[in-house]
Amino acid sequence: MIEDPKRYTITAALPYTNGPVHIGHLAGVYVPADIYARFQRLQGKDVLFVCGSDEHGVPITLKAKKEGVSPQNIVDKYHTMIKESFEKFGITFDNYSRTSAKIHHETASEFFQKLYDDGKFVEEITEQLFDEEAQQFLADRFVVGTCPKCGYEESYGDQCENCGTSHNATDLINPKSAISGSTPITKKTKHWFLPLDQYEPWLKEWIIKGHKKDWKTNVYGQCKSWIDDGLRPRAVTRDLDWGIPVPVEGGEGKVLYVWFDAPIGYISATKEWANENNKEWEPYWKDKHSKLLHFIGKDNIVFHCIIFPSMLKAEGSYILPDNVPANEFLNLEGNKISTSKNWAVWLHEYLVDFPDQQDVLRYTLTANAPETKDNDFTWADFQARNNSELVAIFGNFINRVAVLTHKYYEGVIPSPSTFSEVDEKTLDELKTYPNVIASSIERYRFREAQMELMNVARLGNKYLADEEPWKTIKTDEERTKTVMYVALQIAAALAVLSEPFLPHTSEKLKRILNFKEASSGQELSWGKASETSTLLKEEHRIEKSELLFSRIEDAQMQQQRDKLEASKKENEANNASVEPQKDMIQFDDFTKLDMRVGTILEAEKMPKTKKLMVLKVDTGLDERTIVSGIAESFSPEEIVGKKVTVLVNLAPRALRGVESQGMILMTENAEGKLVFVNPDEEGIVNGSTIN
Ligand code: B3M
Ligand code: ZN
Repeated sequence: MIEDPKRYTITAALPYTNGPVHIGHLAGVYVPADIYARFQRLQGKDVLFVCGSDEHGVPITLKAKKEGVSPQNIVDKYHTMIKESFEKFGITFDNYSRTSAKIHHETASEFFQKLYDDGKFVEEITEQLFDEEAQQFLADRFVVGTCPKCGYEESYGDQCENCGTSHNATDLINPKSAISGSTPITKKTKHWFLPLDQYEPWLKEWIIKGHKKDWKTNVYGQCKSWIDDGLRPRAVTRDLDWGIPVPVEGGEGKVLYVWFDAPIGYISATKEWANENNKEWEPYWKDKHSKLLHFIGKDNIVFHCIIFPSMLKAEGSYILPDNVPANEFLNLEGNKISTSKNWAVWLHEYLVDFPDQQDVLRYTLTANAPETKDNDFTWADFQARNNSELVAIFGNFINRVAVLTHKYYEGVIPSPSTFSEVDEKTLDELKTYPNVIASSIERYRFREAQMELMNVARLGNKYLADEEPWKTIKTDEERTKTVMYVALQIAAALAVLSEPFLPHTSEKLKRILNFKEASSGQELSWGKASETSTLLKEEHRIEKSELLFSRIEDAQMQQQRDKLEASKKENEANNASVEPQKDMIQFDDFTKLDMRVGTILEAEKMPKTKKLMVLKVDTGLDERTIVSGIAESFSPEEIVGKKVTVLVNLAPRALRGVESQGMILMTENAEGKLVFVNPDEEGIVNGSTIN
């Protein structure tokens, strides 16, 4: 661990721009990273906090395919959305860049070129998975199969989300194409590999024998197990058309592996920031007195602890991460958060539903942060954290202090007389908190740190409850002044110490306490709060109280739960009926179909069959017999007189001896019941096939 670093280079995982950001991302990565960055800034440290959109890779291409738009279209949409919601939420990146930026393409290309020139890659022609139907190589998320390590059946080609192992697509058992669903063949192709096996002794030295025991146990443990299992060369190029072109000879038609270019995004984001702010980027990445920290989720550990450090080591001029404080996962109401299943609380939607309540979410996510194990977010917990902690403890204390100061002293801080033993004890305890909280933050224990912050508010509440200034005001004015003076100091400490966790609240509180004026000539800082327990001077005037937090009602929570329930239903319906798209047809093929509107005149179940019904249909051309497999879904009575769509030029065929002279177009609803084609009918979802 670097002691007393000259500067901090803090990175937060670049979100894939295939969807918006949700609470799992926030709890795992962005909230802790922001607390840490804000905290170090408050210590007066030189901090650079960077992030950006990860715009390459298969997840983006898949999403684009699904929506029938270009990958560029997808990344533009989500980049803007993600960037804006981070800003509104109060994540204080110094730069939020994107990997489609020119500076990133250049930086990543140069990085690759340097390793290539220095002979750090192994060039090899190997067999890779290929989808014959889609005529495409299947890398990464384009292929799913059984994980060779843990047996999870939906592992991706490059990584298993269940056990975290990173592997090559050809290692998968029973691979299936995510594009066509077909079983891939193998086909020869050339790629460049980073020979991780050659870095194994060095990684052992650096992580295992080295000083990395101060890494979190989950992180250290994963690294150790991979290294112990033995590392193998990893391809850093792909046969895809979306990404950064491979800049060397023979690289035509190939792009860099997204996990090669994405971490370099941290470096490009730094360069971009330096250019815009007239600074130098290199000290943040090359001075060994800089502390490099990667905030990530557990599924990114291998990339940040093994692969990216090996790349940096191979390049030769970079520093390595001092720590990689990865978190476990956050679940939602008992289920795994899933972008594709829309099982998530989306940040941009939260900001609409709870405007000005950013800090409630920050608070809940930190209080329940998945630091050492997976945790669950529930709306019930969110409501309880707000109502019985933020409102009842923090808000209540501040409100009482501010209101009483105005009531008794017209907002002017009174002069204390002699401090009693309780006062001394309270002020002494108050002075310990800045260091207690700092020490937890320095060790990446944000839940613990925030709990200590709340203990400051608890200290204040208890002090007021015990000293009862509302009673002493009638009997002992001097005592009341002292009590209010002490209580105001606790409020001031809260204003300083809450900033990393509850920045919007801290800002309001500083406004109430009129910090701007109070700080002229002196600094109301974290350091100061650890030196003196009396930040506010007597005779300083405070402002009127504003409500820091407001109660959240049951109805609001129910709305959120209903929203989740609705997306669960919709998802079930989608899963039930959406089949992969069939092969393309030409317009001429389509015009061959002759479809007419008709009316069912008669209907009769065909004897001795379960499914078949014999219909007489008026097609406008004639009245004809059609045999249709709808008997399990309808009774004859309910369909006589119905208008339907009929394919009239389908060659006649005999079903159980009755000649059928056409076909009625049907689809299935969410319960699997056949229904006539009328897309407006309830329960018909997009993607239902008509046949
Ligand atoms: N885009 C992966 C993810 O969202 C990813 C992180 C890149 S960090 C360099 O899980
Ligand atoms: Zn696995």
